[in-house]
Amino acid sequence: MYTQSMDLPQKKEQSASAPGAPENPEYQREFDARLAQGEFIEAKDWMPEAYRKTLIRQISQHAHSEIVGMLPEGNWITRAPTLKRKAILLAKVQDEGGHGLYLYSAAETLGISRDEMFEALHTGKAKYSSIFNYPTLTWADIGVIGWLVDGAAIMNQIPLCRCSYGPYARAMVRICKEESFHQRQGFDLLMTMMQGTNEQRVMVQDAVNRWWWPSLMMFGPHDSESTHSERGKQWGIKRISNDDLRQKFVDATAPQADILGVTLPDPNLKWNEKQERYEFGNIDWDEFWNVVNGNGHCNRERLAARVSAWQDGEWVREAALAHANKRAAKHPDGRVGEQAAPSMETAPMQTAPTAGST
Ligand code: FAQ
Repeated sequence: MYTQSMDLPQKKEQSASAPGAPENPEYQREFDARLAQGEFIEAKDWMPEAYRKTLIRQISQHAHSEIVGMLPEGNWITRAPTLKRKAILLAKVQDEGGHGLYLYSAAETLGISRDEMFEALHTGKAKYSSIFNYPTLTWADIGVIGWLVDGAAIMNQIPLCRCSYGPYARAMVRICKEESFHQRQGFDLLMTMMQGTNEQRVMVQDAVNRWWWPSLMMFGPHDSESTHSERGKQWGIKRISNDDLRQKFVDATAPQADILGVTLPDPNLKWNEKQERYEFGNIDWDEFWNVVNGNGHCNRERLAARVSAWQDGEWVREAALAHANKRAAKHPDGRVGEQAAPSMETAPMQTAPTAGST
């Protein structure tokens, strides 16, 4: 199965890098020096427990966001207006699932199991991004998610490619490349609608009105309220603060709104010539915390969908385990021998080319 946890040092050996290993001033100095030199920390390196816990928290929340994030868009796969848009949306939603898998694997290298992470998600203990608790009411929402939500995600995730923890940083490189395609397909979808009928333009503006503020909330609370920022920066996990990233996002997005011909729903949004940045209005933090604390439009629905997917998949996990046990019994030395080439019946199905489809 998809896991890297087999590489973890055995707890019994109480190796210096094992989760829960005692703090050690000499190792700590070495760790600090490596961070100062901009070196990556790898899974088997010694690390302070608080660094390990922070990474587990952030990476697992990030993984949960990716898989919960499949739900609002997945809702529209059956209703995509053309074959081309359906193929794009299918690919995008699958990408988000893939991102979740890379990130769960990265978190596993820190000594937490996937079952523990799922348990935390399903019981409501773990957080995931506030943005995915808003409903997707029209097809224009799909374009706006690509443009604004993926746009905000990229802005936040590019600096994570330089995060001090190697497995997380490397996962982010690939994720950012894919997110960039997601953002562009969203913009392209909206541009097509804006060149369509008046009804379509109204639909796009309505979607922008509903998603703009929640997209700004994705960057987290103001720096002054952000509990993890200071340590995150010291540890090279967070390279740019919540507020600075939010500002960069507004500065990059406001001119794109002009190109699209939509109005961002903020009467205080204006270019400050002197500071060379956009000024913008106040975020409704009560709404943000309400959603983070489980009381948004779709929190319950999203969690219920994840729990039922987990329950429905139980037979698959059981079958996979039974198969693995059977193979292990057959090959106790761990060698599984040559595998036969897949027959036509069992070969993975090729996806039909989509180029030229309408
Ligand atoms: N939603 O001290 P800070 C995507 C919590 S992926 C919910 O500032 P930190 C792809 C925070 O956890 C989107 N909770 O925290 C896609 C903490 O609570 P805790 C996800 C939030 O970690 C696109 C408390 O508030 N991206 O969109 C949020 O330093 C389209 C205090 O906050 C990532 O996860 C929020 N928005 O900074 C998929 C990127 N903001 O844990 C499908 C990696 C804050 O103490 C479709 N994560 N909180 O209980 C990060 O960069 C950081 O974790 C931040 C928060 C910036 C999200």
